[in-house]
Amino acid sequence: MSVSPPNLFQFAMDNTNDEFANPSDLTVLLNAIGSAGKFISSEINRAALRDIFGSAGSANVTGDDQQKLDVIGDNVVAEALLSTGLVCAMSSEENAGLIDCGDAAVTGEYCVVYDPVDGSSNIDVAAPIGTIFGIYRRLSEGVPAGDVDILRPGNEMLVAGYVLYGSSTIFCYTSGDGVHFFTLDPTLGDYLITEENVRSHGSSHVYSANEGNSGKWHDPDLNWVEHVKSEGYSGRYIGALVADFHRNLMKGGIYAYPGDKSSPDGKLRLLFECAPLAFIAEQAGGAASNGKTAIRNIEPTQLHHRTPMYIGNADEVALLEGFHSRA
Ligand code: AHM
Ligand code: MG
Repeated sequence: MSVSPPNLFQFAMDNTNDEFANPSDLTVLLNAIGSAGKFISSEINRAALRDIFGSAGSANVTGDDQQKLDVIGDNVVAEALLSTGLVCAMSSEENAGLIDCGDAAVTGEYCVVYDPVDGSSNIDVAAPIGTIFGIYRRLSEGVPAGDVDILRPGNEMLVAGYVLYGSSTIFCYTSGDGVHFFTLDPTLGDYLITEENVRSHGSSHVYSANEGNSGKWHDPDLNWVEHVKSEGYSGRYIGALVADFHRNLMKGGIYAYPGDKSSPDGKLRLLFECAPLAFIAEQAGGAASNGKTAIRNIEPTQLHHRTPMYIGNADEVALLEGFHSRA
């Protein structure tokens, strides 16, 4: 009889570190997000059957049309985290301000930033989407946690991860000691480890960018994209950051979402999308930059702070930065 590989719960228990208030906290937090991920995965698989495709008829704080699954996912992740009693502050892409954490706002030790359903324009076409999260240890003491606990650069993050809802459901996380992949076994309802200490794939001459926007790009990005095309790079763009990032992590490549003439800060959110993935990229030996500065060193000035981002293989990010430094 074969023995099952470790599940997320066992692995996190065995791989906690002294950055956490209690040894079990990492397990409890990852388990909460993993449970939310199972629920979202099951909702996605049955979305057409349950009439939860399409728009919720509302817009989020940055004006994006909210999909029904954005709203469902946001509530599911928040409720799962609140149920731990460990979270004092939460902020998500779908909320203008901090999410109310009740009594735990004073007693909880951790702050969580998340994007519940990233790439939501993919929902209606059954293409991959993802959940992204980052966890900080609180700074304030004895008062309800506030912006000071959340508005922090990615280099202060304790844990970052994502759940990719693709042809299989993958849970990925780092707590500063390597990057680990778990795959949801739907028959067991459990995430089982499938890759420990993932390393960023070497350069494979792949770039992922919405080149349809290039008419608005600035010269460094135009020069870079002409260069990589002249070198014979392939383009691969799914339009869901988690999926593009995951593919490039495994197969090699760079994802680019530049600032442009109409959106100088690009589209992506520093706290909910960029900083967590930057932590994972660096832990795997890759890199993430806004063209000049490492993403993890950028101080957010507001919850919905946006930034250009280039992320993936370290050599490819350095090549891109060269075009920006010569500008
Ligand atoms: P979202 O959080 O509203 O889904 O926006 C983020 C998504 C990323 O997942 C993806 O890479 C990008 O937006 C795609 O944008 P575009 O359609 O402009 O190429
Ligand atoms: Mg998003």
